[in-house]
Amino acid sequence: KQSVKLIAGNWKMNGSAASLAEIEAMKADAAMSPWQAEVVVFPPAPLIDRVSRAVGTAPIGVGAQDCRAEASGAFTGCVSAEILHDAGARWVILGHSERRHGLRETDAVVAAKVEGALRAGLHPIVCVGETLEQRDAGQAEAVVAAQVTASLPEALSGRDFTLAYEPVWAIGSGRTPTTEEIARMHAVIADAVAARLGEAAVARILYGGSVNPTNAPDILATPGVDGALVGGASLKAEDFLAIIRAV
Ligand code: G2H
Repeated sequence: KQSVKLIAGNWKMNGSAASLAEIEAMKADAAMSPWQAEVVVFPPAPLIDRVSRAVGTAPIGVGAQDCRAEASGAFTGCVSAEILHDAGARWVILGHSERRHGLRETDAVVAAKVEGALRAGLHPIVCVGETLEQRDAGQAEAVVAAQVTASLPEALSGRDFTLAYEPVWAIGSGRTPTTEEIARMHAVIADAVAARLGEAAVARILYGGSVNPTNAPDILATPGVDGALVGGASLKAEDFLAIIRAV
């Protein structure tokens, strides 16, 4: 398992050419003193090329928030992992709950997209997480373990990949699980990965859902937490940098 923590900034459907100023601020910060974390930003697809160029040789990875499973074809409005790679992306978030729930993406669709990502040379971050209803019903661990099992294709065996535990009720809500709850769920996820892909699987497990500069130090110090997937707080360089510096 890689010991370097990963801080991922999911811009969601936010950002514009003006966001390149945030990249410049991040580059200036990284140049001042080296970050202890690996850092990746996930702008909307049309900005990937410009953000990649703006990053240049700075230690900031660039990724996409989704891709289609197929490499090319008659899929109006969709973008493949190959097209994203060509635009400069090296990472891709797959199965985010806003796609699973809002756009009815199933585990099988997510698994096919992971295969597409691997085919194109993108590093996948696969998201899993329970709803509040499922947590209240005592099903959180079973639901998340089942999502892990069904969302990870065999092709990930022996590959370096990332999972993100994002409880749906913690996303953009300002609420977070306790660090004990996070630690327990990350252990459940690690077990599910080992059961699915074997003990040699190399997965980093991020926590995501209302991570901010205030709660980041405790969350990032929680056993089993290999980094954070940050949404709202990744939009302002000042906040995102504070989270990076919390590692
Ligand atoms: C969860 C997270 C990033 P936020 O969706 O994926 O967003 O930090 O705004 O809760």
